[in-house]
Amino acid sequence: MTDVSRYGVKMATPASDIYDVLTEEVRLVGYTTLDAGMSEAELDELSSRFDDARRRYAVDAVERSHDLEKLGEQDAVRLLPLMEPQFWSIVFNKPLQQLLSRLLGGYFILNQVNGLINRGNQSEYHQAKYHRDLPYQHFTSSQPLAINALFALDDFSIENGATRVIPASQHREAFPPDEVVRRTQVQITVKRGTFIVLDCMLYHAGATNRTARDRRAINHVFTIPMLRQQFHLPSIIGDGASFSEEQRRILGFGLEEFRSLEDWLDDRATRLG
Ligand SMILES: O=C(O)CCC(=O)C(=O)O
Repeated sequence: MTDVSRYGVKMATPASDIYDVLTEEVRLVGYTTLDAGMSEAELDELSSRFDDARRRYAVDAVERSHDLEKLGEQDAVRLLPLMEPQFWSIVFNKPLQQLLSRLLGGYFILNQVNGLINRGNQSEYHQAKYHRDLPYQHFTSSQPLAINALFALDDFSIENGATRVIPASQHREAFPPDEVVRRTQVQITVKRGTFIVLDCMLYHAGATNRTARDRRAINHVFTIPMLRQQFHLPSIIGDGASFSEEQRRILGFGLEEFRSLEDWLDDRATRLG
């Protein structure tokens, strides 16, 4: 059954639930939005934990003699859930995981998770330049290889520099001419507690924040397991005993490269019993 009239159409993509709809939207135009289903109280709690983690991250950096400004790292809190474990609940958010499994199939891993700060009244924001999340790559793929779930911790508005996208640009190898960008770009305004879900090959960017308050977000890049993680999470997390088997798989456990032929053959022997 369809309400949309058409003619000459012999093939159509079916959608049996909202996740099928969102999946097709990402495949077609490269992005969609997804409500994480959190209460205002939960979001308030995350909001203050983010600020606390951000403060501790800056102090840790000084203690390690790193100048975040000099390194161009002042607007990011890398590996945010390691600073503040409550943020694992965003990584493993149920609606998000459901959508990812439709987009990336049964097996995908977390490549990176970073708190992002688009500062108020600041002309320079390092994510304000158009880019792909698989940078320097110029190919098209019939399936998404990587997805960025950008979680809005504050409302995203035109004024505070909401994310811009060039719709469907994941289907083209090259960056489009400036005039095409100007004509087609879309700025995605969302309420806090929403994921902006992007095909990582879609060209996108933040924008200048013209308000006095910071716009905070958390990016989560998930990829097929063939792609290397930004951080080798199994090494950083340790034994990962507090995570379920499924969560451990998403964190990249069990994907170690074989270091010798002996290791390969031992692994085969274990698998085949
Ligand atoms: O800050 C934004 O809205 C965009 C963030 C971004 O470009 C990214 O996560 O790759």
